[in-house]
Amino acid sequence: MKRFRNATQWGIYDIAVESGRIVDVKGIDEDPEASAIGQVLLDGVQHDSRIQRPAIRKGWLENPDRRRDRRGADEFHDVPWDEALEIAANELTRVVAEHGNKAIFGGSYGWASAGRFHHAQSQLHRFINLLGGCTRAMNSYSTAAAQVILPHIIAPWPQMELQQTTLESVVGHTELFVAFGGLPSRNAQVAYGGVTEHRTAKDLLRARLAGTEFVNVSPVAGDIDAHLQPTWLAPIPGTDVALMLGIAYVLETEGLAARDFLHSHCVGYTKVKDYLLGTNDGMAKSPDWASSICGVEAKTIETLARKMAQKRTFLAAAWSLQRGDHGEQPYWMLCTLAAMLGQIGLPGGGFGFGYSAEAFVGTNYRRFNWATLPKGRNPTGFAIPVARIADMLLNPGATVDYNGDEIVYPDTKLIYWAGGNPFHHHQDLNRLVKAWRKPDTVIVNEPWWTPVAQWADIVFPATTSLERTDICASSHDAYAHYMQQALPPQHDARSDHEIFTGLARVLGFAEAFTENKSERDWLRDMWERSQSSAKQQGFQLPTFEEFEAKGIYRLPEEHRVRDWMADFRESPELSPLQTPSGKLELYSATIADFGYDDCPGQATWLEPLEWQETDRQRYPLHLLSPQPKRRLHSQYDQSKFSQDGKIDGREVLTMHPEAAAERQLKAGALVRVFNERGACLAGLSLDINQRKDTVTLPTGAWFKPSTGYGAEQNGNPNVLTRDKGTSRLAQGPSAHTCLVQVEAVN
Ligand SMILES: Nc1nc2c(c(=O)[nH]1)N[C@H]1C(S)=C(S)[C@@H](COP(=O)(O)OP(=O)(O)OC[C@H]3O[C@@H](n4cnc5c(=O)[nH]c(N)nc54)[C@H](O)[C@@H]3O)O[C@H]1N2
Ligand SMILES: Nc1nc2c(c(=O)[nH]1)N[C@H]1C(S)=C(S)[C@@H](COP(=O)(O)OP(=O)(O)OC[C@H]3O[C@@H](n4cnc5c(=O)[nH]c(N)nc54)[C@H](O)[C@@H]3O)O[C@H]1N2
Ligand SMILES: [Mo]
Repeated sequence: MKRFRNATQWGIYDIAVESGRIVDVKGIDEDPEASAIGQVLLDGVQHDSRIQRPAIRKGWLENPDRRRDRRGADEFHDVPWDEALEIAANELTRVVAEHGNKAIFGGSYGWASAGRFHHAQSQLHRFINLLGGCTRAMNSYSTAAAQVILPHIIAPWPQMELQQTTLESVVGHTELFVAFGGLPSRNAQVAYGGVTEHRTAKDLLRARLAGTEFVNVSPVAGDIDAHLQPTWLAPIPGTDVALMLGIAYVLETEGLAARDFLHSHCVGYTKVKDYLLGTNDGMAKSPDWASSICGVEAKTIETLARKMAQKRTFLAAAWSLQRGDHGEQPYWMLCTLAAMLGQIGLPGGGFGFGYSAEAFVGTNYRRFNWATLPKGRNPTGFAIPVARIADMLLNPGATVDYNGDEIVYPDTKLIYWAGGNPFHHHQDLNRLVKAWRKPDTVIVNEPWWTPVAQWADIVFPATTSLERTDICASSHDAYAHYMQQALPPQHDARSDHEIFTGLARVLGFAEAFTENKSERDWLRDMWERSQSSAKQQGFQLPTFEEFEAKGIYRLPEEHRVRDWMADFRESPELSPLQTPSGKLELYSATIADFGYDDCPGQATWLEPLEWQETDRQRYPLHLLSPQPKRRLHSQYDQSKFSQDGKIDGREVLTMHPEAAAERQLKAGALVRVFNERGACLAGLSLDINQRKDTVTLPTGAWFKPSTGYGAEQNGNPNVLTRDKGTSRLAQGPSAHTCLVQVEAVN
């Protein structure tokens, strides 16, 4: 038996291999709370679902006139590597010659695997940039609305994400921690690019023991662990803005708003005040008004508002809040509320986003930019908002608003995907299925026969990170790890780098792509570039050989004791924000000038397109589709560890017992979840600790369309969600705005 150290996006593991099989996976000593998700590797990596050889879809190969017809419902031919590479390269050449580079969609969004060199999208982008570029995607499914609105009102997203208040500053300072969307511990298992120490739970517990009182504002009680003894307020999904406005109204009318701070550090409070008092629209945003929308009692809203003003209060919002219709608004309103409390920049006061969304959020490690694979420049310079992919495929030539611009959709002829699964991440999959049949050709690199591979024409079998050597290091982690190859490439798989090298060779730019460097040369090159940046920052990295021998490196500590907003608090003149006014923009003239009806110039309650007021009769239940506890998205859903969390092989829908009783449904039953967009099957679980009008179905079941019960078979919530941008400003995904009905399946 031999042990190898390798990295995943949910932690670093020591992996034991015996006779070519993985026999044991355990967390490393540096990780105080290794994630159980590591167990997916045991049978997942070498699972039967691996793609063994390059494969080309029969209909695409044999029926040139009707090559798109059977995409997603066809058989594949195994094809030798050389032949498959040549066919794919010729098709890329044809599309570029006949339609130009913008006709290739290389946006390829998704989480892929840990490892800086073998990062699938980086490899794809380097390759496609040398080919003359493509249509790319901008922003993320995670935080699109935040990424677009926050720079207008407070700060660029990367600054917000990496420099915001740390949990260290919460411990011992924050008296009241109000978490909209909670602090779900299951999500803090994961961090993009990898994570060494899982310490969110420990830090939150330290805060509790030091006296922090937590308030969980969420339709689901379990969104804050019970041992943190949270108070639970359960608004109707998608109504947080109304609730926050009710709180703001109390602060304003009871003289609790921090007038000095609002005057010295913010612009636009007069407009906020007019809106709160209903000066122009005749509607006071009183606790009664708020209560009628969000379902939280007016008295509770009043009490919370007063308490917030009395205590050192920290306001947090989960990323989920901005993944709904008008998802820009809750974030803007949270900033507004924090400004009214006037504690921004004080230890343990103010606001922040995504604590518990990923393991790194709120950590106070040194933020170091490790070198990446050079990707070059996209010569087309063209990108669409990431979640508008189906719109783009369906509506070539149409125009879409985005952040003050108008973007014209290209006519997509070829999709190249590596390291993401649109049949996991996109909303309204039945619509995506129609859109996905539009292009002439879909090429996918994948280790497994996941839905995106099944829906491709040309499939290249990719290795997993356990079959490669790499470096795991992130700007948000304190460590770097040398990832040891634990297994030989399985079957006929090749790394994404080798796949693109093969294509580049046929296309005549292999040398430009590889720079004649081997995998090891690239790792050394990246390490040496990181060494130079470290030197500039006044510390030294070990040599590449030393790093390789030791396997792990910890950055010198640089604990940030001051919150980034502390300087701004001290002097908005000397330390202005990067907004047009240098201040916190409670009203944004820039956004107001865009003239968007669905994103006005200040935080506003806007009815979601779809909520109980609109269609209570047919679809009385709000569907939330949170992140899954036993895996990352759709990755390793085929593994035993993920499948052990299912009911009869289907994802679990959780419902309040009374809602179940009304429908004569029992725990463990097979149910059909449906609305006008689609239907899926799920296994039923009951939980008294969530709203009666809300059901949850985690994401990640592999999309399996079928006619059985007229429903998707595995429990993929994205057959139900709506494919609509958050607003004309950000065009982010709005998965959490979704109504459904649930019925028994007999
Ligand atoms: N309804 C609903 N939908 C959502 C969300 C929600 O909350 N609700 N959340 C959204 C969010 S925040 C996100 S980030 C997205 C996530 O969506 P994705 O990131 O697209 O989902 P993953 O399942 O992580 O997809 C990664 C794919 O890459 C493959 N892969 C792994 N390693 C490699 C590799 O080395 N090479 C190659 N070529 N492929 C590899 C995996 O097999 C997998 O198919 O989902 C979004 N969708
Ligand atoms: N185990 C695991 N962890 C993960 C991931 C994973 O796949 N698996 N994915 C990672 C990724 S890519 C991301 S982006 C983050 C996502 O991090 P988040 O977006 O914060 O996570 P979600 O699980 O989508 O939602 C968090 C909670 O918000 C609540 N909620 C939903 N809608 C509303 C609402 O309108 N109002 C209120 N008040 N609450 C609401 C839900 O009950 C849900 O449990 O998680 C990361 N962590
Ligand atoms: Mo995400």
